[in-house]
Amino acid sequence: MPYIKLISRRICQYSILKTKEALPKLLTINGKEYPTSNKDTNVTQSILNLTNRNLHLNPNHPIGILRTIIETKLNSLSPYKTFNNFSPIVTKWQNFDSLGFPPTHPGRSKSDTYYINDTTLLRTHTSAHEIECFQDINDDSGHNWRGFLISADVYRRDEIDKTHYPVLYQMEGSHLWTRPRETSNMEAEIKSLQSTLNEMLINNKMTLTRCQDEVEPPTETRQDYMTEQETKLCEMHLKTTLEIVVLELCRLKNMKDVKMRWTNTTFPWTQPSWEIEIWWDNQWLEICGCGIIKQDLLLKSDFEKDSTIGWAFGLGLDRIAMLLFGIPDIRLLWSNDKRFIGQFVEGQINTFKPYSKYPGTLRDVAFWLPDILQDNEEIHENDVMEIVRDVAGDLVESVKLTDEFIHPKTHKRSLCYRINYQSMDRNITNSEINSLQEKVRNELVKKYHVELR
Ligand code: FA5
Ligand code: MG
Repeated sequence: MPYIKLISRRICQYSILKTKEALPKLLTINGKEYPTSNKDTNVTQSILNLTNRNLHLNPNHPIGILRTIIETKLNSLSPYKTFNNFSPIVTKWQNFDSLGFPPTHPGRSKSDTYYINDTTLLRTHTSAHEIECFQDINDDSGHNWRGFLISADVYRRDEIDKTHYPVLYQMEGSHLWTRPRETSNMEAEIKSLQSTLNEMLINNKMTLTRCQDEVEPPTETRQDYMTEQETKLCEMHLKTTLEIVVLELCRLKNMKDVKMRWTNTTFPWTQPSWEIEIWWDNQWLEICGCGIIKQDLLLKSDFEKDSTIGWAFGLGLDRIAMLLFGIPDIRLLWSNDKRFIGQFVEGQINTFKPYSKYPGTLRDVAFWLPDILQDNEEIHENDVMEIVRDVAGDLVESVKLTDEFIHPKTHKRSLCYRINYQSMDRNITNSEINSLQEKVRNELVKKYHVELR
């Protein structure tokens, strides 16, 4: 999780010389041209190829099905304006600065984020569009929008395994109240949400347990510009709305006893902030981050000082899709195989039926990290992942560090990564794997000057 990465997966602390490959001067992405920069560009063609897949707009794809279900449920509660076609290319200002990310925040680093150039990147979350959506609904005063919903693909450099993919889908939502015209009605609105929630429980013979016993206490207090009462009501409205979404998904899955909890967290543009975790397969699974919008963001969105209060959330769709549809490997979501996509229908949560299981083949790549050289670059584990992704794409199931040691005499550091080559759709031949493995080895040498073992 980029925004709270506690353990650095930087694998080379030394400064090493990284080969600057000849980059094209311009990258053409979905018909538009962007200048590149040797220092900053780290997006690869295999990632750019994913930017026009739009799984969230496919009505018969698990991601699209889920998006529609959540959008429909939320719109039955309040009028939200929906935005589902934002380009994934945003500015550093949209993704980080506008939201108050400090300059040193790890989410900004090149090891976590795909940069097109110094100022342009592939969004890492749908929050990058909050300001433009606030401005839009503010201008669109003919409609009485109470908030907005965004769904979109977001990009994060990360490890490779069954639950991590460099692209995920998020749904963002926000609800606003104008003072005092709308805030005077908050209590009534919450009562109405609570009765919707209770009816869902009764009509579907479901139970909802909030397991708050072991939750750490909050570190954030209310914002000065909001009263205690407003803060409490905003929190209740947000939490009840999202609980209704959780219940709707569980209802469609025929789950009767739902266990969830609200944990306290922080985001630079909300205060206070929470995460939702649901109890699934004997563990807590985080599905959403949310909070009360900081006034600073509303001012940047051209609302008048002290005029408006509201909440925002960001929900991850992929993890929920994997659970609800029983999809065992995240790569399947990206499959074009008819045996996969033919299984899903709009409005329904069908359980995925595996069509075949192809065996995996393990290959190790071991290397010495280079000695100290002039440049200030460093190698991060995600750089190794990126090379494997770029060479072998969805033919790789996982990449794991299996061995690491320092030579007692030379003090050189050795790393060994184990790559599992396995396709979701077909058998891969040994000669195909050999050639992929050879390319991975060559790229490691070319880009990072490692010494193969
Ligand atoms: C965010 O992205 C914030 N923008 C959410 C937010 C919006 C907070 C509005 C406040 C107001 P986070 O990085 O925790 O937060 O991601 C949000 C959700 O996306 C997670 O709860 C999770 O469901 C999903 N998600 C994040 N990273 C991954 C990943 N690597 N794989 C699958 N799902 C992920
Ligand atoms: Mg999170």
